[in-house]
Amino acid sequence: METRAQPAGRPTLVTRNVIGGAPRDAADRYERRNPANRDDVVSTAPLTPEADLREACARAREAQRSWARVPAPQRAGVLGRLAALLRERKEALSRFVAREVGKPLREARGSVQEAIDTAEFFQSEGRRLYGQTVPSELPMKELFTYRRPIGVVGVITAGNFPIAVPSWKIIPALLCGNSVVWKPSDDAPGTAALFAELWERAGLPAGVLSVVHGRGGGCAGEHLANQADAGLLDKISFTGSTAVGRRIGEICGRNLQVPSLELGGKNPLVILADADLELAVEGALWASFGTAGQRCTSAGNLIVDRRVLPTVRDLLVQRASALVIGDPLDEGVDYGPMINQRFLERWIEQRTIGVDEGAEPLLDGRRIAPDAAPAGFRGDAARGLYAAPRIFDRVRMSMRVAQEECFGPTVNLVEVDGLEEAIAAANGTPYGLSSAIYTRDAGAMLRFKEEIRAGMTSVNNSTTGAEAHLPFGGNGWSGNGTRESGIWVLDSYTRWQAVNVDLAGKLQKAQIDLAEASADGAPPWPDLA
Ligand code: UN1
Repeated sequence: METRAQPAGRPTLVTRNVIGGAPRDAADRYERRNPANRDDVVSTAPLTPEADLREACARAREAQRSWARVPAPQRAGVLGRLAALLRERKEALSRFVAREVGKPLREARGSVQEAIDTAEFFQSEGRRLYGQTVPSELPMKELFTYRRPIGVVGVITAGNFPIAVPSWKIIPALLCGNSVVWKPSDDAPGTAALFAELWERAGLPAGVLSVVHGRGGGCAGEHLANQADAGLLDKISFTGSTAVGRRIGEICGRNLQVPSLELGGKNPLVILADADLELAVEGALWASFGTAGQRCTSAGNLIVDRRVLPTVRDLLVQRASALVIGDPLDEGVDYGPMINQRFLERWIEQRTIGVDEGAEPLLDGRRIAPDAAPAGFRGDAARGLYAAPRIFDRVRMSMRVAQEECFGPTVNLVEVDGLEEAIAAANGTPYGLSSAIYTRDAGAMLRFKEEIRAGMTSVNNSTTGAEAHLPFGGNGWSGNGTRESGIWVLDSYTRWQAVNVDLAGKLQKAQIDLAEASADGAPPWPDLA
């Protein structure tokens, strides 16, 4: 892989597209800068023109045919080698992820581990990938089901989990015998190039995974989605905003394809009056401010019973004020910078919206400036995109700040009276990704699990931190009901084939050539003619 020295600091990774197994540059390129230090060019990448995207999809079609013929346990062998390579390079990759997207090193290690877990899970799945044997209603006839690959899958991913989330899609898609054209986030082209390189070293045949860099709207991301209209893609798997997810859903819908859409969230975390408040506040703090609030599973609304709200409020403000913000490579920080300028601006704008609506900022939550850094700040405020924690009090569910997703270190306190109101508030947004409840009451746990509309629910744990082998995904504006991870994702990357084998040597007609059941001894049926 090519690198370029910088006058000061670490080298820049110069990435290329990988199309049909060969590196490819483009006339236009862009730079990705370290969000903790805008002087550091972490990587550069091509801005892929549409013609190259089309070619990538066409080449992926050719590669898919032979890849699907490789027995599944052998395809899974590539995943075993990938897991081993990721493990060997976990520290170096984690450091690069921290530098490229600003994730604290501890979390960056966790996100690389999530990809390792996923590769290991699906390595073993390659020896199952079960179909069924089904009894036939006719003699000398056998029925079977098989999982078959879908074809060419377009994968479009976000920058906040630049290895983990792509691995949730690419690993099962390839295991199932599909080929993939991947448009990684323009916030993480270097991480994507390193991940793609490991696939190659793991022995994935050329052309089965293509990587095409660039921006989203009007650029490579949009061009890739449009290939479904051109008949060059059979499926799209997307993680990102609800607005873009809708557009992708429309393209897929008119082509009668089912996309996998993992979209936004406005995740509720409920604290009931009987909860262990220390534990609840620790969970709320991690859910709201971990990763600087830039997870689709981050908590947006803390829905707190009025009896314990004063205690929760005090504890939360006290703990959030003590959070250490700074350089993600510093092992001691709680959170690092915002991933990009756009997220930072949206988060700043959301403060004005909240204040105008009457929300009361208990912690003000502004961009950290060199002359006004919070105590204990450990970054370079002049060069980094840092944000101080924001807590809004007196938020009602009807307010925009309670309804709209905001990627950033911000959380709302919503007062409720008892379980009924808590569940109503938790279900009171159009989203439905993750959710959490803190209580010691088994009955309340059960009611919450049954009535919450979210796809994922934690009891006495935070809204984030889903494990790699449970179904991940949401309802409503959070997705179209497809799930990633574990055995459930196999349904997203395969189609069921039903096969019947007739050994009777004569035509047998289903539903017709059946022996009549005897009705001996039954009373006569009335003549209705
Ligand atoms: C995301 O933010 O897109 O559950 C994924 C979690 C992580 C994945 C988040 N395992 O918070």
